[in-house]
Amino acid sequence: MSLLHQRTGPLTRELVLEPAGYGLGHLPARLKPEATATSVCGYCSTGCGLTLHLQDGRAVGLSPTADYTVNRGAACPKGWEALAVLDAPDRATMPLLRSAAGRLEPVDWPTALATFTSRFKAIQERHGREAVAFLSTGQMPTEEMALLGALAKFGMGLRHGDGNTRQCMATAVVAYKQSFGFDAPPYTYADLEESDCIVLVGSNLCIAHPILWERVLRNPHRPAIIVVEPRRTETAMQATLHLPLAPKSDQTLFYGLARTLIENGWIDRRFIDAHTSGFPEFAAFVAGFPLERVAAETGLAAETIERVARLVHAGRRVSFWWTMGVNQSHQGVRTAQAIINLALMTGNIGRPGTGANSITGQANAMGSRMFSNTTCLFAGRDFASEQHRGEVAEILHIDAARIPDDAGWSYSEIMEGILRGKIKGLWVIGTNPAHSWINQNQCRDVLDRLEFLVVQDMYATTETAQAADLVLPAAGWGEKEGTFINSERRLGVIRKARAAPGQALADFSILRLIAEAWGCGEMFADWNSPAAVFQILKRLSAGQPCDITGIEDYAMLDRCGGIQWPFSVKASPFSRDSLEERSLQRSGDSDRSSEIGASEVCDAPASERRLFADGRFYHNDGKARFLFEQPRPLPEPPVAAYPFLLLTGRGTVAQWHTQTRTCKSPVLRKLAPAHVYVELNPTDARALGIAPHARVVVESQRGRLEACAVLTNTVQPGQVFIPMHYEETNRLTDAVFDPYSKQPAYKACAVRVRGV
Ligand SMILES: Nc1nc2c(c(=O)[nH]1)N[C@H]1C(S)=C(S)[C@@H](COP(=O)(O)OP(=O)(O)OC[C@H]3O[C@@H](n4cnc5c(=O)[nH]c(N)nc54)[C@H](O)[C@@H]3O)O[C@H]1N2
Ligand SMILES: Nc1nc2c(c(=O)[nH]1)N[C@H]1C(S)=C(S)[C@@H](COP(=O)(O)OP(=O)(O)OC[C@H]3O[C@@H](n4cnc5c(=O)[nH]c(N)nc54)[C@H](O)[C@@H]3O)O[C@H]1N2
Ligand code: SF4
Ligand SMILES: [Mo]
Repeated sequence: MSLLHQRTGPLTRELVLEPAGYGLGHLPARLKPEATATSVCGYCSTGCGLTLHLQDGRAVGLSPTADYTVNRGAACPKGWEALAVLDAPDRATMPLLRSAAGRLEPVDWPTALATFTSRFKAIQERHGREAVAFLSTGQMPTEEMALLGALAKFGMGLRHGDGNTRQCMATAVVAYKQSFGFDAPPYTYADLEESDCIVLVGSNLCIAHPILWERVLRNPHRPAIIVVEPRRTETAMQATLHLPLAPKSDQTLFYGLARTLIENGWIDRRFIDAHTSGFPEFAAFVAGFPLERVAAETGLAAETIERVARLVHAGRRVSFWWTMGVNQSHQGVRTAQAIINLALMTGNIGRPGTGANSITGQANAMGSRMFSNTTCLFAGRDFASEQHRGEVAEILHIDAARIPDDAGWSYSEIMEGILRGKIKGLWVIGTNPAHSWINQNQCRDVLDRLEFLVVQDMYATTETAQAADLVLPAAGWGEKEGTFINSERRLGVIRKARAAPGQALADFSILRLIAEAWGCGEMFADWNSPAAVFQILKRLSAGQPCDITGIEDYAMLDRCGGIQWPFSVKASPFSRDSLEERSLQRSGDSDRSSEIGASEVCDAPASERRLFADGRFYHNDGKARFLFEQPRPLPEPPVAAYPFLLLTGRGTVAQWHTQTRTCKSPVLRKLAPAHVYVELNPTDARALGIAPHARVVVESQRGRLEACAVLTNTVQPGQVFIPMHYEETNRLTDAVFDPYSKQPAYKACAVRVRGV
């Protein structure tokens, strides 16, 4: 069974997934399914539609949905294998409690709930309510996130709770909020097809978002593709122009580009004057970035930088896209804003094929950004605002005094809080910090200090579950329902088409049981099903930039192939005010179907919508801001004792993060190396006497690992790359954070390499 085949496109060659040969044809006749249901994939933020094939209501197979706008019949191997990983033998099927002998032993739900409540309450009584915190995820439905956020913060009185989205999207959130006045990725995926110049920064689309790369391949405009990336990744290999810049020199590069564009008059004065503030100051600031300086700091030739400026100028529709190569940096926010500034100064925003576009990571990272009640109060509100707290209290019929007046600690501050003895109890839901958090030596020590650690996960074998005092068995994707929001702000529905194994329960049900056991069940009387919570979220969103009041229910989402926020009741096809919806696209020069126009007369919103068509941003003055700052040096530059710079990230399309899910599929296991490897430039290997596939030790100041050496020119001399999917990787990384977003800088620390 071959899942992959090579396709030659007009632009390039890329791995594309072949639906044929895997799916229905292979099912024995007696299993021929009777019905289908459409669900959104539960891995990456692309949000592909997957059609579940049902037999007696149970999913027995799946295939990518042919008429879903996002993926149009394509899926990557993770999507194809989404059902296979549900049957793994290490699924958590019973609550597990650590016994006096130190082993995790099965207990029944009433015991688990009573223990959860009594242990956490005892900690709160002894050390204060803030001594219990939670860490959550971008991988469960919005309705579950919302219930968790409300239960923990309003019901249980926890002050500190954060998500794994801190590891991932926090930088983009802060950058957008400061620049645009709201956390609002402006684009729609059609922009990938409508650009004539696509700039990808620190984004390995071919591996991390392969179906978005598919959308690039469908672009008929023969776009220039510029890839800004230290490694010669699968994506960089397909580029028109690859800029292998020195790691973390992006900010300097973009300031240099801005200066070059200004010097040549290649800017959009009309747009800048009408829709932005701070440009004169920005122009004066970037004058300090002449090409010689930028070339020296980035390692790129001055002519290359000029060529990029010419390509950006020549483009009528230029789109800028970034992912973790930007976000996971000690200066991620200012780097993201350096990208946003380029889009603003060239007027490349609000039109088809343009934008300063952060691509999210997890299936529901966007849901967590809007509705998890962690860093922002529901629907993009501010915990610190009395008015906002009042609004939420009124909508939820709760006492405003129950709403904390700040967002509480970030992930790193929670970890530090444990170290300082301020936090004694931790509830981890749908994330695996004992593998994925930066600097594992410290992380393991931190987790060991807890008096009580609860892990709520699908699998009992995750590194974090193994350290838990109590494991709560959770249903996964395919076993429950709710909605996800993808990178382009599209809400889509996930369907329950399997029973969870044993006594595992949907997180939604677990949270409801906890509310009852805690004694605050009454507060959540209305929150009795995901569909009911969806209606509550609509009310919370009313009038906010992420307004979804025009979406009736899950059936409407299904009918429309997902709907992007905003979609207010005013813009709904069922109302006449839709023309006034300011954020909907008016699509000035669109030559294809991504126009809102049609939606006002037919029964569905346009399938592709972008923000800022009217040039109005969310700050009070309606303007976007130019924000900038002097670049700062690498926190841990290579030195004689640690001469290499370590980069980390995604390894293959078949591996997902800490591999708790993907390594359970025999197909996916075959598509990825089983053990940790390090990519090393052949020149460096020769100097160190390291042969191909030799065992090597990689060490940082914090830890060491043994790996297989893969010699390849994809990494530059002086740099090495290790995928994040192996437990060992974060033994090496350095706990450094962006000062504004508190996001970990996973992608640069000093290491040494030697043969064993
Ligand atoms: N197969 C697969 N797909 C995934 C995931 C997965 O685990 N597996 N995870 C999902 C999630 S949650 C996320 S967040 C996304 C991540 O998606 P991406 O961000 O595309 O993936 P990464 O490999 O983490 O990082 C991208 C690139 O940043 C480069 N980089 C490192 N330092 C710098 C720098 O200083 N400047 C620049 N310009 N580039 C730099 C790295 O070399 C790397 O190739 O992927 C999503 N999709
Ligand atoms: N060195 C290095 N480290 C990194 C990164 C990097 O690039 N380099 N990237 C970072 C990024 S961007 C991310 S997003 C993080 C990801 O880090 P994690 O969140 O720790 O990784 P996952 O393996 O996705 O963990 C999700 C967990 O949730 C469980 N799960 C899945 N679905 C459900 C559900 O519905 N309910 C419950 N209760 N549990 C569920 C899974 O079994 C799994 O244990 O890693 C970060 N760590
Ligand atoms: S590209 Fe992402 S959303 Fe699409 S099938 Fe693959 S993992 Fe799922
Ligand atoms: Mo992520």
